[in-house]
Amino acid sequence: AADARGYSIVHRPGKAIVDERAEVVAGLLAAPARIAPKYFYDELGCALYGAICQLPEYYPTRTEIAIFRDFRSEIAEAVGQGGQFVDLGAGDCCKAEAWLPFLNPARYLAVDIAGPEIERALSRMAPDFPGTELVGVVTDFTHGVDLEGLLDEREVTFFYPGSSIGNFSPEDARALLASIHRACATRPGSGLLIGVDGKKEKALLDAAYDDALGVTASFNRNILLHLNRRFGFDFALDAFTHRGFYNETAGRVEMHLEAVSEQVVKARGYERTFAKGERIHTENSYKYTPGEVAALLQDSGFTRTRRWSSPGDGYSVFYAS
Ligand code: AVJ
Repeated sequence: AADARGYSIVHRPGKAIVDERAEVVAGLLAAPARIAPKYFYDELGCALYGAICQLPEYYPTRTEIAIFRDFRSEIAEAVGQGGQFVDLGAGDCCKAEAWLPFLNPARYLAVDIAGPEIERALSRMAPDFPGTELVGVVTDFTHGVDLEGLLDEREVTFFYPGSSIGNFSPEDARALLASIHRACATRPGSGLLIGVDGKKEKALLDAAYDDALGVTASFNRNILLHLNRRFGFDFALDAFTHRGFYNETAGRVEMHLEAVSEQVVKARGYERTFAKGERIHTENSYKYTPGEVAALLQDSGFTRTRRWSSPGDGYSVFYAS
């Protein structure tokens, strides 16, 4: 229940994660080495992501906001009033906040791995939404969404904006969407409102993930700062350079950190030499054509899909039920 602050916070351990540090060490021992993108979002990482969203090259956020604005009443009508609104990867909650006055949910669940970020957002929102129960769920949902005991029988709208679904492989995305569909199926009137970035010209995608100002490079390299502080690694920040590019064959943007010279990286129970030019894979951001999204939604159990898009279909918003 909400306390005097007007909101409450629940902490949930992620599914299938026994030991985060062991998971990170295993990724950094693998060939090629990898770090899961969820580690981008410490406090500085959240701020850098906010800055990315303001870059001239990074079009997804502002394109999606424009679609939401232009089709506000149509989308609101498709979604329906009241019930429960689940914001997956809520972050600063700004996108959901713009929807609440149009959807008037009885309960808003902000789900994110970044605890301080959603706590700050909910305390900001609390005075403006006295009629909505505000709940922050601090959890890692990369291995499944665990909302056990947090949803009642009322209809639920899942909100998954920003093309964050792109961080999952198509196979994992299907599994996540199927679990969302299962939660919808038992509650008539429920559905999923999701934003998905489209496949497009390589030059546009390359620029969006390797901007002239270097903010995306900082966002990428900050993951090392986070790992150093959180798990005791000794990554030299200036020894890894940002790579961000569209891999057309795979249909995804990839981000990597590339060693500028031979590097020995150590932590308790960990040591590895990275050769000059060797990369650590930090992110995939899959891009989907509208037809591919429709197929993903259908494979996940959704039977009705509506779509709103930007000119040229470069970005689309879907409501699936
Ligand atoms: C938050 C996962 C949607 O993939 O575009 C932005 C993260 N990475 N710039 C994306 C990101 C580099 C973003 N998502």
